[in-house]
Amino acid sequence: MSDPVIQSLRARRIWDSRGRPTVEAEMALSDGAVGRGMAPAGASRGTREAVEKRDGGSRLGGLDVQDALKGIRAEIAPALIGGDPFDQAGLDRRLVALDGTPTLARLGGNALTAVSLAALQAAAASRKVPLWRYLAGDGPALIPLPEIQIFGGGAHAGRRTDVQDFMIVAPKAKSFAEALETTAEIYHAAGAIMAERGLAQGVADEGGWWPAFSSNEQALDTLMLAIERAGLSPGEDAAISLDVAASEFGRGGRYRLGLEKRELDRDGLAEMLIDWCARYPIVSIEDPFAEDDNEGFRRFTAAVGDRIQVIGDDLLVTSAGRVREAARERTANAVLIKVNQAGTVSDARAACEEGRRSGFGTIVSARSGETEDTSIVHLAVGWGAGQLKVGSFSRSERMAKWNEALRIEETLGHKARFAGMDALPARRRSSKRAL
Ligand code: 2PG
Ligand code: MG
Repeated sequence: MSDPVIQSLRARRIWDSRGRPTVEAEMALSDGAVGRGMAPAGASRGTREAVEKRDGGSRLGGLDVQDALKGIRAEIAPALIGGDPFDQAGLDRRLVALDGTPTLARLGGNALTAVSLAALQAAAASRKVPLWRYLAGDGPALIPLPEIQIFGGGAHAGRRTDVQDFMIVAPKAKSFAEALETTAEIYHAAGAIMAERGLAQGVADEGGWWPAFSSNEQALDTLMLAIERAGLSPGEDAAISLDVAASEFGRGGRYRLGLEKRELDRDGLAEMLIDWCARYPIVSIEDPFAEDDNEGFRRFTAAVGDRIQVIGDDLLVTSAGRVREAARERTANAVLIKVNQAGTVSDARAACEEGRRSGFGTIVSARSGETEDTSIVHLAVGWGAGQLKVGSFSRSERMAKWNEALRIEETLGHKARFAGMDALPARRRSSKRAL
């Protein structure tokens, strides 16, 4: 029997976790296999990300995606139908060429992301294997270390804190399941503390507690208390990971901390963060400086990169070329991987592989605007990325992803290899030194 080909491609408008329109693509193959892809959406976006195509105008805040859907129906579908769904690289190249712009603005990064993921899902469905297995092939699968948000701030919570994500990782966890249990205890302890102090204001966009703090440090102190309240030891059982998302409050080497009503220059911000690293059990910091501040990143990585993971998100925008540059200039030692920043699965994979070649930590990440889609969990496992960032520990668009990882871990049984803290680049270096 000949290999199946792409038979149809449909596009529809669905709604994301913020109740905003987004693109869903559904691809059917000639053997009956069907795959679906959904585009997530960021709120704190890097300026070099693939551009989302939105209709503009006044309806739905200008955020509708009818033009992106039209592009899929009128241009992408005719170009792909009859083609090979298993040649993901070729299909993604075709999508990028069809768009024809460097930022994917014409057909839209959201349209391309949905179609690229739909093709990947359809191919795995046709082979009758889970997506993670389809991606890993005969190679080993790696269960990632989760980093999980406890407080959400920045662009995800009306800028109630300047730092966007206050997260924890569980250094002692021997499995994904154990890491989630540790997180659950801390998440609920943090909620109880907020309620007692009259600080409980619901949850932010990614399900973390919406903070009503008067300084960024108060969030760190409360996180420490929550770890202790959960009967755990800060640093040993639970370590801290931050996404500063500094592009949101800094430009040209100057940073405005709105919550604390003060402005810092590059050195001032570095001093504050280095001081936090000395006083709190911080193991990872994402976007400590703005995307236009290579010098800030370089100096910070030189100062703490031997013991702390320094992640480029807005800085590297899931681009293999920018990861290469960062490795050369030592501006970071880890890269966040978001399919919709790159626009296709293959370009995201290339950035992940470039990260691995450079000895970087690689973290597959969700967006603040999400859907029920769990593909990213499969990408993290199948690509052996080692780390996974999905947001917090509530709201089903987040929990669907954590729960999917539990299922994969269970399927692998005793063959499951949990990445643990070795996934952090700084750890890898220091454990080598210790040998
Ligand atoms: C980030 C992401 C996820 P957004 O900055 O890493 O937390 O946020 O999707 O809004 O860019
Ligand atoms: Mg980020």
